[in-house]
Amino acid sequence: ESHLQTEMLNQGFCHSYLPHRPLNSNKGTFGKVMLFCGSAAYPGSAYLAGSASGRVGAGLITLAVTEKTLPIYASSLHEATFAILPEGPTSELNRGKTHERAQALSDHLPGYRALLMGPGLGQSPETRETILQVLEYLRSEPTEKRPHLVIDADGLNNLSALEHWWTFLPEGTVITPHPGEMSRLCKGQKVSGGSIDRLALAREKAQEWQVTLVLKGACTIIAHPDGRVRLNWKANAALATAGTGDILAGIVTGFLAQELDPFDAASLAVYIHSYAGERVSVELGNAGLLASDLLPHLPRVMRDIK
Ligand code: NPW
Ligand code: AMP
Ligand code: MG
Repeated sequence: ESHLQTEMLNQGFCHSYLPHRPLNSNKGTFGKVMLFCGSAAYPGSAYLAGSASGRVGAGLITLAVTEKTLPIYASSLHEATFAILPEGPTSELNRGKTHERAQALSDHLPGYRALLMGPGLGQSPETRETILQVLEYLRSEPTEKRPHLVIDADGLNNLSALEHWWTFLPEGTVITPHPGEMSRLCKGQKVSGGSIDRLALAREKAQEWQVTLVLKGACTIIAHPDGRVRLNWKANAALATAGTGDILAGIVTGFLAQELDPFDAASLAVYIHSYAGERVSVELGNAGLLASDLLPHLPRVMRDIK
């Protein structure tokens, strides 16, 4: 059946989906990205994701931060702009404060084409509440007026504690779990990282949850809510290191900002990410890659598959 097709990602496919760069373009042409990522414990994830969005061509990157975390980013990502949110409540859940933070983020979203929530956010009742309130805002907006959404890492971990968490998502959401996060989303079901026995699971869950699902691993599966599936099987141990997933999430978000549809944005992102990993490991071998090494290779990979 055509809806059960499995495609292998390849260069020809990716070539045809690369965003066009008209000569008379400006930064607005390529979309604004908002990142609700990072925290005092995980500042690097916002840097990595934001840089990756920029390195695949998004026009403007904005990081949602608090006054406390701003100095960390202001000196490391000069090209980014900032949405300064009120500090969240630090101890017990204070719904008023949480609401203020979610409201401030939502107020910033008009004009943004893509939003990434999750990498490095940490898990606390306050963060979960903020995420839920932002999701509620997104669901209340007409599709063409709100940013496309990617949820990764702690965005997923915070949600997976809830019953029927997928009912909180706006239509068109992309989620990018690694096998550990996927198993939490599936309420403890064991999910492997290397083989393709996860293909049926990814297909089933993308349909059940009505999301574009990127199930990461040595073999990464991209599943469409209608049952189509794409595969990228390029095992590379160099990528098995902290922060590479944050980069992938930033790439997907960067392509959504450039108006690719969710399934194509996710597919192209997976391909370019693994291709950049291959490039770095040609030079370095299969150990010692730092996630940030991938960043300068992203535009080169795009140039070369053109
Ligand atoms: P194991 O250990 O192999 O048995 P967590 P995290 C499993 C942020 N980061 N195949 C693994 O299983 C993230 O964005 C910030 C099989 C283990 O159980 C998050 O917000 C960084 N299993 C936060 O840290 C850099 C696999 O998943 C579990 C698997 C926590 O995220 C690092 C580990 O996952 C990080 O990105 C595979 N291929 N991959 C920064 N510099 O700021 C994973 N697992 O507990 O969700 O922890 O992924 O580190
Ligand atoms: P995360 O666990 O969220 O940091 O994501 C790790 C990223 O690196 C995902 O895009 C994985 O597909 C990729 N990755 C990790 N290990 C491997 C591997 N052995 N082969 C290929 N890709 C990998
Ligand atoms: Mg991750």
